[in-house]
Amino acid sequence: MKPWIRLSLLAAAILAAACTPAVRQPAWTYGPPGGAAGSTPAAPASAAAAGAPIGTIKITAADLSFSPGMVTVAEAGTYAVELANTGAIEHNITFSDGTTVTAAPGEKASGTVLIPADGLTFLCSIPGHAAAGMTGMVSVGTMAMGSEAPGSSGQPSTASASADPNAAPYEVRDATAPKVMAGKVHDIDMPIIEKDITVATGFVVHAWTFGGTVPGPVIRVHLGDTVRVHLTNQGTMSHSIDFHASQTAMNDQMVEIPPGGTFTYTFTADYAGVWMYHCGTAPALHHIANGMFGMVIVEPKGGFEAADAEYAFVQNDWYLGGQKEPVDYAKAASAAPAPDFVTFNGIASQYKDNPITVPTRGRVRVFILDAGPNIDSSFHVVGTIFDTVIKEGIALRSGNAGGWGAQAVDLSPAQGAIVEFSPREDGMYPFVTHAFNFVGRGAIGVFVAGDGDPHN
Ligand SMILES: [Cu+2]
Repeated sequence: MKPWIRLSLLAAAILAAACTPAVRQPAWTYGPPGGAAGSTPAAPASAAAAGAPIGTIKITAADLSFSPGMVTVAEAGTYAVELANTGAIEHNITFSDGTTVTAAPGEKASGTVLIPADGLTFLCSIPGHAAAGMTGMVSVGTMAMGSEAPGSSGQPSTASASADPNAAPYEVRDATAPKVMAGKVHDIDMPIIEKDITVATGFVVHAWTFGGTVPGPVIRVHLGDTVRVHLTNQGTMSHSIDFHASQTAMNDQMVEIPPGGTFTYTFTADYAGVWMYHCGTAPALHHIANGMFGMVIVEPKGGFEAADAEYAFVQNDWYLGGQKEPVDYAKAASAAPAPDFVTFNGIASQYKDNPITVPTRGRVRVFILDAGPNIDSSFHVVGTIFDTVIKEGIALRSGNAGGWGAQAVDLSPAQGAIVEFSPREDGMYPFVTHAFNFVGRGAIGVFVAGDGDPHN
């Protein structure tokens, strides 16, 4: 039997993208069971799971998530396990007693497991999958079997509100960066809309938005273009806007727009970069924390070189109040802020649950902005090296004379960057903020290159 390889979350994640075929046995991130081998194939492995099943635990594995992630059964005992794999790659459910059920892509598999009174944790033991979020737990209690609970999908249950099983499912934000707008003068309508938005599975914020989404729309223009943003306040309180891509006196254009009011903010895109815009109405912290932010991309002189794929990610931190309420201002204003969720494009773990396909060996360009309001970003794509980083006007270029590269780009709130990389082989390339305390709170997504499997 091969020895256990105990790996940190990070090492496992890196292995997911970089391991050689020689390192393919399960990589536990929980305490390993007493000598049981997670590599056991589809049949149930636990000799203890012998009695007739008293119920069925149904788990769906998608690519890099389990649903539900938290399962509650009424009593301890033997249960049938049904694993449905709706993903494109193999997954397994490996319980902490060693019981393993493995399902090929698109297939179902079953087994049995003995759930003790104190429950069992489970994970997918394929290297990297647990690190990317394929973990969960069966606990024994009084809730209905299979019910969703706070903390499902690997998210911690730190929110003030409990997860609402009846909350609307979140709407995945298309991360594709928009094309640069044609022409030299742009008129952009941007209504200010206050609305309920699901920001993580089971959690709804009464957000204040530009254009009805968090973040607001990505605006991409050429250097020197004129931008006229027509704002109509459809909300219930005053709002305003501050474009960091502009140069204007605060008391000229960053004016209060009362409910029902309109204002046109006009600027010329004098400098290239990735810029923040946000509401500046006092307390600006509350307005930003409640969703009023977005990205402007100003192309450099001559435009960007062609890329095979371009994505735009805005990182933000959520401080939840109650369900369908604005965020908790006191939590957001703490000197030691502890966000409930940290996201890419407003929704916790949305690109872990819905991975983004990128071309193997293609050039991938990411526009990344840290909107905060409080938490820094250390944007990293596991298994890649950035050969190009343009952060706040400072450039690392591909093909530079010294052979320099970069592993992560550090962004404080209101800083932006452009990074470029090329996946070397088919496989999984998770992207995170490398402040790993926030990865479990939603600051993770996955790029899938090619068919996602480096070994075929
Ligand atoms: Cu506002």
